[in-house]
Amino acid sequence: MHSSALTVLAYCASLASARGWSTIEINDGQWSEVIERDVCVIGGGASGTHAAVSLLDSNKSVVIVERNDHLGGHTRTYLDTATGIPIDIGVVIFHPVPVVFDFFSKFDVPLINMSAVVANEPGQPANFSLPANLYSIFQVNSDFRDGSPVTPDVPSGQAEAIERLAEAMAQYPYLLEGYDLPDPVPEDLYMPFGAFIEKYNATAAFPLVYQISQGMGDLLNVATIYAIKYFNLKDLQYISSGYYTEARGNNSLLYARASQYIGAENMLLESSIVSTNRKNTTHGQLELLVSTRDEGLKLLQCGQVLLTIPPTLNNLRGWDLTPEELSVFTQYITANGYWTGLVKNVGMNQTISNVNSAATTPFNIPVLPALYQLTPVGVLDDVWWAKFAANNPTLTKEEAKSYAERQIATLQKANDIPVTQPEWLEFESHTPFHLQVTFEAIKDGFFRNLTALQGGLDGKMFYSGAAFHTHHSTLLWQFNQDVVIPQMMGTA
Ligand SMILES: Cc1cc2nc3c(=O)[nH]c(=O)nc-3n(C[C@@H](O)[C@@H](O)[C@H](O)COP(=O)(O)OP(=O)(O)OC[C@H]3O[C@@H](n4cnc5c(N)ncnc54)[C@H](O)[C@@H]3O)c2cc1C
Ligand SMILES: *[C@@H]1O[C@H](CO)[C@@H](O)[C@H](O)[C@H]1NC(C)=O
Ligand SMILES: *[C@@H]1O[C@H](CO)[C@@H](O)[C@H](O)[C@H]1NC(C)=O
Ligand SMILES: *[C@@H]1O[C@H](CO)[C@@H](O)[C@H](O)[C@H]1NC(C)=O
Ligand SMILES: *[C@@H]1O[C@H](CO)[C@@H](O)[C@H](O)[C@H]1NC(C)=O
Ligand SMILES: *[C@@H]1O[C@H](CO)[C@@H](O)[C@H](O)[C@H]1NC(C)=O
Ligand SMILES: *[C@@H]1O[C@H](CO)[C@@H](O)[C@H](O)[C@H]1NC(C)=O
Ligand SMILES: *[C@@H]1O[C@H](CO)[C@@H](O)[C@H](O)[C@H]1NC(C)=O
Ligand SMILES: *[C@@H]1O[C@H](CO)[C@@H](O)[C@H](O)[C@H]1NC(C)=O
Repeated sequence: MHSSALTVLAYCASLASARGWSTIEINDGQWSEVIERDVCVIGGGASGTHAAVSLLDSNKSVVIVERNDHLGGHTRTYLDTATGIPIDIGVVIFHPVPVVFDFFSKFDVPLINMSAVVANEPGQPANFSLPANLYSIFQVNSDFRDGSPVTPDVPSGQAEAIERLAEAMAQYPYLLEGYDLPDPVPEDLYMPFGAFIEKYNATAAFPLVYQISQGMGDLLNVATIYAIKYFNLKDLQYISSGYYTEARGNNSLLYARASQYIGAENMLLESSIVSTNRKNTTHGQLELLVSTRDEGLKLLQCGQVLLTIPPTLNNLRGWDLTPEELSVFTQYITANGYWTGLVKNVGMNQTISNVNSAATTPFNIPVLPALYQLTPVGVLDDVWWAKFAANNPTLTKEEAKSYAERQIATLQKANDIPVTQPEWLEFESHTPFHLQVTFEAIKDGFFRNLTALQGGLDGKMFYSGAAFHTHHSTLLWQFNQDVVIPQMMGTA
């Protein structure tokens, strides 16, 4: 990857835009190829991949620009080469809804109903014909700061509280499809989630919500709109009746097959945008200058652009942002920190999932930054999932990793077993996760302004992805299908 070349280009881009020049003009003729497509999709994760496939199926020509060397975004599968066993360490679960069944079956990727299969009994060996995520184990809570055991308070009336939470959420059904909010924005949506569950006498549901809402940082203090979009009405519906996952526990297979379908000629991998010229172009097409892995610069000429990457200013360097885009994208004040890994040589009891809790915090939530849990995968000897989180995105990947190692040592000492040097098979940064604006901005119409960006630049600029909806594959595909693609096709 030409990272230094990229840095120089990004620098030139910012310098050029400061002077009112376009980097595209400066580089005129320097590109190795001009690629013309109906739609250029930026980011090949959950939303970008799904959208590209849908657009191809509507006979649109597409190209995806993706920073990584593969599609899939937060989907990550470790493959144990010795046994062929796959282990998902990113996205795991999907809802049993048509958009999911359609997308998987299009690529002949089998799904299973996670509630309908026979897993092992806790304490017994894993069922090797099932995905690793179905390994069933005992749970032991302790405080990972010192290894002391914690007995979490079990709230009474949990079932009733969940019902009340569902009723409260049901007032806002439109949250299942983007951020098309009424004016004025209901106060419920911008109060802290902790206040919301108190208002609706649903605090006893919080431990469940927290457990499912990994990556949401300080969940009691995030705006309710974020909390109830991430763990939403549909989750409440399917949590008991069954989520779905890839039959072997290899969700990456979906993206590998989708890549074949989209075609190498329609994907620019290890590539990123260095400059754009969208406002006043000769043929009315939007021009994007891309730095590619092997072939230097390429110029994309796009009938429409679908942006699916996190729209931070850092990610949008070199873009000729409109005043409307700028006023929206400058408002992200924070994000969460979230890292997941797979670690070997831990030596602890492999029938127990170690869950981080604290004796004196509300709902016994762990004190972050910290591992949420250290859980054996069951299907590989002495291999563990490590999920690490922070309330902000400031830790580096290396800092998060060494923090996690110190906590593993603390657990080993507390369990009277030798402190080992853990061996990381994977350690993935999912940071910055979940971009957020202030409660005030939500109240003052931030999401109305965000939604109003759709169809900007004379019906040529569109947006999808977590920032325009929520971090949830199923819901993002539904949003593409029901909202974004129809808008792009002019059939909304
Ligand atoms: C650990 C973890 C577990 C999860 N588990 C589940 C789950 O079980 N079920 C579920 O439904 N959801 C789950 N999620 C949420 C996940 O589905 C969403 O986060 C989803 O991936 C968001 O899709 P997206 O298209 O917005 O972004 P992404 O999938 O992140 O896609 C964005 C893509 O853009 C690329 N990119 C970023 N910046 C640039 C740039 N400047 N230039 C070019 N490319 C760029 C990225 O590499 C990425 O491929 C999980 C998330 C995490 C982190
Ligand atoms: C796409 O084109 C094919 C072949 O021309 C045609 O059969 C099909 O109906 C078209 N699909 C759509 C959605 O327009
Ligand atoms: C999944 O399995 C559970 C348990 O058998 C069942 O109740 C549920 O209906 C199944 N889901 C679907 C979509 O078939
Ligand atoms: C393991 O899972 C498979 C597939 O669901 C099932 O057929 C089998 O009965 C399970 N084995 C045991 C021992 O429960
Ligand atoms: C609040 O919830 C608790 C526990 O579920 C229940 O016992 C109590 O009656 C509820 N109070 C009101 C006012 O609904
Ligand atoms: C999982 O999918 C990947 C494609 O990403 C493939 O290379 C790998 O062989 C698959 N593994 C198994 C065990 O199915
Ligand atoms: C747009 O292009 C036209 C013709 O090329 C030019 O005259 C005009 O100044 C341009 N407008 C802006 C805002 O750059
Ligand atoms: C592992 O933990 C289980 C559950 O507490 C216990 O029954 C078992 O004896 C433990 N195994 C070892 C080797 O300590
Ligand atoms: C949304 O846009 C309106 C109109 O431009 C503006 O008055 C308002 O301040 C904006 N709100 C936010 C939070 O940006």
